[in-house]
Amino acid sequence: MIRFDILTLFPGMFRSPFEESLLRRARERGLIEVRILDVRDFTADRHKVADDYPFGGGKGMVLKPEPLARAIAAARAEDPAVRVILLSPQGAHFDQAAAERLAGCGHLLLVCGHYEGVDERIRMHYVDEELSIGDYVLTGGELPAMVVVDAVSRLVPGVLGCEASREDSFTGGVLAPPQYTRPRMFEGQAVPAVLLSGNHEAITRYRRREALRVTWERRPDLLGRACLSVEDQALLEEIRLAGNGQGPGRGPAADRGAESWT
Ligand code: 9D3
Repeated sequence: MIRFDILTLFPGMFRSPFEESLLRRARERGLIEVRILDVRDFTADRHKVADDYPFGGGKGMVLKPEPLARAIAAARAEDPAVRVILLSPQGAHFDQAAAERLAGCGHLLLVCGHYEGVDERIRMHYVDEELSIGDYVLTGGELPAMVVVDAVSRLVPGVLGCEASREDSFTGGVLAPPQYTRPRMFEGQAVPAVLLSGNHEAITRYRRREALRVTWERRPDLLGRACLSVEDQALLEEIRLAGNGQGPGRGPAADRGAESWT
């Protein structure tokens, strides 16, 4: 069980993502708990003002410190072990390793910045960790908070049903091999014969080779950090030799010659 509290100016943005699909089922089964906290509920003035103009001038608005401080202090008073995470473009990049680390925390408070961000004194004195989901500009931390909840939740035992999360795309540091389903023949393109062979050893080897090939072609940067066995290194050597001149850069529709693999 992991608990997510989300502090936001826009609680309505979180309605559907957590009330559909896998995350809804995880909540219903008590595997995750998600609470949406409205920053305005922690304001003390009649008009519930949560943001203000930046000192020194500049465009946009900044989230005022007092409501955020009150909300964070209340969460810490209730649970001193809560981990307070600010979503902001200045944060460290959220990746699978960060998701795995956060899955080990029992309780996260995700603070969503908006407009031009939050008052620096909150970042300095109330926040444990600052995360960004990548180098592109969004309108706020709400979608990033949902990304964090999604990536962390699927690592909680039982959320996926089967324990698929162990052996997926990023664990082990390589991409997933191509997948096929029925029909066997689609627009003249056959499913690789080895996948229909029933030879599980051959299938496992084929998939590992394809995973390594796809990673080598599209994300060679990942191979430097991946955990590779001696067999993996031999497969990669084969791929490098076979892939002369057709390595990184082939488009998704290009013929990959997978049928010859048995
Ligand atoms: C003018 C400087 N901008 C920083 C690039 C200001 C700014 C832009 C957008 C401040 C906040 C935002 C809103 N974005 C987030 O709060 C945010 C975010 C993002 O924009 N990209 C990737 N990850 C994240 S996490 C939070």
